[in-house]
Order: sequence, then structure tokens, then C-alpha cells
Amino acid sequence: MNFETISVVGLGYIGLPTAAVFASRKKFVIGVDVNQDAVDTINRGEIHIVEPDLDMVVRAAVSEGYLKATTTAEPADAFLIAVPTPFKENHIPDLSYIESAGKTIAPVLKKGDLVVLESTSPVGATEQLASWLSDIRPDLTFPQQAGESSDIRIAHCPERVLPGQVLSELVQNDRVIGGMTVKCSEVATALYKTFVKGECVATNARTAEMCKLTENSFRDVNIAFANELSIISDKLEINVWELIRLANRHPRVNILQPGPGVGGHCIAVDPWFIVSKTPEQARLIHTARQVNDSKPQWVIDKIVSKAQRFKHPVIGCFGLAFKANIDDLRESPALDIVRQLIAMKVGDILVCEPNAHEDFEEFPLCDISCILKNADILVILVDHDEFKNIDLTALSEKIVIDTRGIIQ
Ligand code: SAJ
Repeated sequence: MNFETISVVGLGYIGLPTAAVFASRKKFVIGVDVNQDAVDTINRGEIHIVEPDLDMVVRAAVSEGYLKATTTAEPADAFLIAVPTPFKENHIPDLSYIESAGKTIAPVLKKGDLVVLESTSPVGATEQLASWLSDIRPDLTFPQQAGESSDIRIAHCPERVLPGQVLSELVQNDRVIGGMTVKCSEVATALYKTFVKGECVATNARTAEMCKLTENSFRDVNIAFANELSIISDKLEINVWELIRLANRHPRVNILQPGPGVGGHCIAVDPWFIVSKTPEQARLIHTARQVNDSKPQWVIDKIVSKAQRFKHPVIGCFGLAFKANIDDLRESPALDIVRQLIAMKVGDILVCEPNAHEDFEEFPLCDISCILKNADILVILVDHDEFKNIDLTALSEKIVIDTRGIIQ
């Protein structure tokens, strides 16, 4: 199987690194995105997202002519769809980005092409994509009609990379390849073997969809366990960080870390795709979501009760990102907490976020020393490395609410 030209639709946190890695293996890559600014930025050899080392790989790929970006689809041998799959009201999955990606590529599909859905998707989304494509292209056959002899091969191959380590995880992680038929899996496996050093394990499309949702739900449930323990421990006047350290000395116990809530666009979203399909069966997964979603309010209540001791409380918040050492603010519980404290007029709010690229209208961004000097209450919301070096003696006169356990 020869893939000379590969098209990646959606040039975000997953699509752009994937496009760049294919290009670094000397494949011609056509990146397609609806965002003209992103397309222009990439064609200048620059990037519009933050991910370590990605800028170098994209610059090299563009300057050597292996990667170009465009807003309209062009013919290719394989198409990878890496667009967002958010949810709508009531946590119902929103497949509209997948549908429009399908509409974008359908006119340029030709016999023998491979289409891979990489976006995290509810079970059945790959079959839905196949049906949208076949509606637009009745002149071609698809796996749901023609099985192994279809003109177009379709597979789901979920991305599983950790933001901040995308380039190495893209290459090293095992891939689950869920073809709509065995042949579809074989063709998709051949594509990923271009750069994946991990194992490519074939299955069917529905299992691959559920596998990705299972991985993130597993993590969500385990974080919920840690978050619940932190609330219980607070009530019982036990240091939860010490408790977890001790419990984790058991050879078969490995508890994750509590925090101010679960953020990002994956772990806080994907379990809902299972819950919305099987609401009666997915009881534990649903409860875990509720536990994690309620944690920011618990932190706010804690801050409010401490603030009552002051006439004019000054509250210093450390961190806005959804987790340590990244700049990503998507679904960030830290940002949510800061915004709610401001809306509730709890006091003067000072915020430090070393990775911020923008100013915020609602609050000033300060440096660590300014907060240490001026705030009565210090709230650690993100465990950025910069905060781990805070001089503990500077905290002795302050009230500290450490949601991440970096100052214990
Ligand atoms: N968190 C905790 N306690 C922990 C671990 C995480 O509170 O012990 C919080 C983080 O602070 C953050 C949230 O959970 O707010 C999610 O962070 P994360 O590091 O667990 O995960 P993501 O969202 O950066 O990436 C996850 C990864 N999935 C798994 O580890 C199973 C990644 O491999 C996936 O590719 C990614 O979701 C995705 O795109 O689905």
C-alpha cells in the first residue's frame, strides 16, 4: 500500500502534530482547516498552538515542501479527520464537525482511498461518517454496502497522546485501529506504520471508539475517587496527600491525585459519550463525572468561608491552566474558580499564570512575589513547576488552600 499524499482535516492539537510527523517521514501532507489564520500561520512555517518542539518540526516540514495547509480539500490517498467532538446541551455528543469534515472531503474521494476518523467519538460515529460519505458519493462503494470489496476503506483510530508530550507519544504509543472491515484495518495499519513505533492493534470500529472512551473514563473515575477522598479527609481532619502516599505503598493500590476539578477537553467530556448512549447502565461513570464536576464549587466554598475572617480579603490564585506546565485553558477548573470568585465579589482577586499569553479583562495577572506580598489567602490551583519553589517561610502568616498538594 502506497500513501504518497495524506490529507489531515483539522489542524489543531492532534491534527497538526500528526500532519507534521507524516511530513517528517517525507510524505506529502495537505492539511485542511476552516480557520484561515491557522492555515496562513502554518504556511509561514509557524504554529498557532503550544506544544513542545512542534514549531521546529512544522518549520522543517513546510520549508522542505512536505506540508502545506489549505481551507479546501484536495485529492489524497488517505484522509485523517481530527476535528473536535464537543457535546451539546444535556451532554449529547455534537458530531457536526465530523459531518462537515465529511462534506469537505467527499467531493475529492476516489476509488482506493482510505478515510480514518481520529476524533474521539461516541460508539457508532464511524458508521455514521461512512453513511454521510456514501450519501454524497453514490458513485463510490463503502464498507457498509460492499464489505471487503468497497472502493473506500474506513477506520477509526483514536488519538491517545498527552498534551505536552504529543510528538513523542504519537510515535511511541500503541495504536488501536478499528476498521469497518478487516481490510480497512489492514490498510489503516499500513498508514500508521509509516511513523508509529508502538504496536498497531487491529479491531473493529465500534470497539476502537469505545476503547478511547474507556481509557478516559477509567482516568476520570480514578480521579473522582481521589477527589472524593480529599473531601472526606478534609472533614475528618486528615492530610489527604499523606493518606494517598501511604495507601499507595500497598503493592496493588495506585490512587491518583486530587485537584480542584477535572479540566481539558477530553477527560471531562468523553465519559459523557458513554453516559449519553447507555444512561441506565453507566452509573459509576456518571457519578464520577458528577463528583469531579462538583469539586470546583467545593473549593470555592472553602475560599469563601476563609475569606469571611477578613474585612477586605485579598485572594491570590496560583494558576489558570487545566493542568501543570501547559498553557491550555480549555475547561479549566482553575479559570472557572477564579471567574466565579470575581462574580461573587468575594474580595480582591490576584492571579498568577506563568504560561499565559494574554491579559484577562476581569482580573490582573501578577507575579508570584506580588501575590505573596499582598494576598491574605493563597489558593494553589495548578501545580506548575514555578509554584513548587515558593519559599514556605513567606506563607507562615497566610491562609493557604492548596488544591494540588504542592505545599504540605
Ligand atoms: N488530574 C487530576 N488528578 C490526577 C490526574 C489528572 O486532578 O491525578 C486532572 C488534571 O489536572 C486535568 C485533568 O485531570 O485537569 C485531565 O488531565 P490528564 O493529564 O489526566 O489528561 P489530558 O486531558 O491532558 O489527556 C488525556 C489522556 N488520557 C489518559 O491519560 C487516559 C491522553 O492520553 C488522551 O490522549 C487525552 O486525554 C485525549 O485527547 O483524550
